[in-house]
Amino acid sequence: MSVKVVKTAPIEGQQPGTSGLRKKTRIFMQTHYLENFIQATFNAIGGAKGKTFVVGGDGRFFNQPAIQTILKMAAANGAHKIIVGQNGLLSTPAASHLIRLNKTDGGLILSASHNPGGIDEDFGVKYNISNGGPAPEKVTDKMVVQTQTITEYKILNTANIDLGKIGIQNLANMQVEIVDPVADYQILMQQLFDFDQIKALFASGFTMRFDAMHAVTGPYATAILQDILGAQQGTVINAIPLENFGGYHPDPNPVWAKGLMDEMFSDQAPDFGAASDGDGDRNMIVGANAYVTPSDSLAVLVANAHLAKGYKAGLAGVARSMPTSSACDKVAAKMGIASFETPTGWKFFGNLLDAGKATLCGEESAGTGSNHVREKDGLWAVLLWLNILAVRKQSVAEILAEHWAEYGRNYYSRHDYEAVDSQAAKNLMADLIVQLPSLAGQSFAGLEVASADEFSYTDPVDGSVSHHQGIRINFKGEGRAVIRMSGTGTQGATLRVYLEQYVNQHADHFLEVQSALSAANKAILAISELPTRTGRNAPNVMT
Ligand code: VG1
Ligand code: CO
Repeated sequence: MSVKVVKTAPIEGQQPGTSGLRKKTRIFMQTHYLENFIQATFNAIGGAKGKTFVVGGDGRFFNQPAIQTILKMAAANGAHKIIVGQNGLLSTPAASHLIRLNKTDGGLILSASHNPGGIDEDFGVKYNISNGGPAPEKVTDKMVVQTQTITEYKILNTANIDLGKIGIQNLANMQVEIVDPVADYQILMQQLFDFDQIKALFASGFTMRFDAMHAVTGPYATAILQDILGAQQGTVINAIPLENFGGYHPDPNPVWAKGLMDEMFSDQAPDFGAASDGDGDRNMIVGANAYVTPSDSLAVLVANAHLAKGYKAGLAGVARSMPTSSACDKVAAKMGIASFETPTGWKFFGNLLDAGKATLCGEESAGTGSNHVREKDGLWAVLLWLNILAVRKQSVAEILAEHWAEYGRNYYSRHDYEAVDSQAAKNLMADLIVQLPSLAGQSFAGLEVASADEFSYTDPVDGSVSHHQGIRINFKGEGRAVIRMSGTGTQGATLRVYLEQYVNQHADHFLEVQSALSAANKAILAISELPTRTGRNAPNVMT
């Protein structure tokens, strides 16, 4: 086994976005593409020599070949040990847990998350640091510099190893330990939740459907929900991870999980429904005839987390991404705990969690999590909901209605305009920023602008500042529209418009959501001129 030093040159566009480097799979498969990025990552963290990492992915096309390359490069760079999920599988939260549990130096997670998979779809690589969380900007900035100056990479000239065989193998002087992807994660869930109470719930005839969307959560959900907690066989559907996710978007929202939504709104609806995304860090929660928006889910979890044994002591605080509705802030205020507003992307929660300032975190994009790992965690959210349902012995619809009666309701929806012309999207944002100072006091679609700004975040722990994190327009009467450009797309630009309208405890909580938000929608479309600038009259996806 000899170390090959391969001459290479920088490749354009290797900047990580909201969540790692995400590109078309064929781009990742180009000569040197993956290798450059991995070597740049090692270089950025002061080399891999003597270090231990966790490696795994969501099972999409190119997952295993990419892992074989990473293992050979880690060995050639002098790494001490790599922990790999069997057959290359690890959900993002399980990888985060393994990094923390084994006190490794970091990890590489291969996933493009909710983006479709396949040779003509998307692939991605995320680097996580030793706290188990996504690399913060100060680390990704160094990675980018390395990708722009790279001249060579190191790789071992050797055969592939067997990723199916549990146990330790050697690659030159480096150990490769193949582990069961579910085992340690399952123990962690058992520590946080009252499995006996959830078992009793299922034993009493409670029914559930979990759509794993042909992605990585299938083995986790089958083991935990069916094998341990006793949910009926067939509770978990689309449970086998497929390289192309069955040709679907593994994105748990009412649009891409339509089959589940149809069942949950039918006469034969199970009591509880849930879905998870490609890499298992997102969740969708739906009761019989009751869809729970991710922002509401976060608020309900904050209000009820103390019902689960892992959170009995209460919460230090809650953090939400800026576009997420302020429903959880209302709960935090009433509970007298801190609330934080961060930019989009889980990397911004890491410091708050490490410092013990926040216990629960969430994003409107179906991400919820806690200080048990440093990633959002789809199955964790589902189990916390189950724990709450088991204790409260009420339906999802009843819990939601009581929540709104206590705190009021934040009507909420996100409208995505996908694959629009990049230059048109950039111009729209730039021109809007120029307009911001003059917007307050003007009215659009009957709504008066109370304030408007571009969101900047100063991390309260390390003082680092992140600019250009989206545009917020607050309307009088507790309405809001936010607009920002996505950082996970691989084609053109995606503009996301986030709409919110709060109504108080005594208002009607059962309006049709899009009509409750239509004034805010008309206002932001008028202010931004989105239809004329992009040629789009309607969003591609509304969640
Ligand atoms: C999207 C979501 C964001 C999430 C990110 C990664 O980012 O809006 O909330 O953290 O995806 O999620 P963007 O920049 O496209 O809006 V995942 O499940 O891809 O790791
Ligand atoms: Co994901």
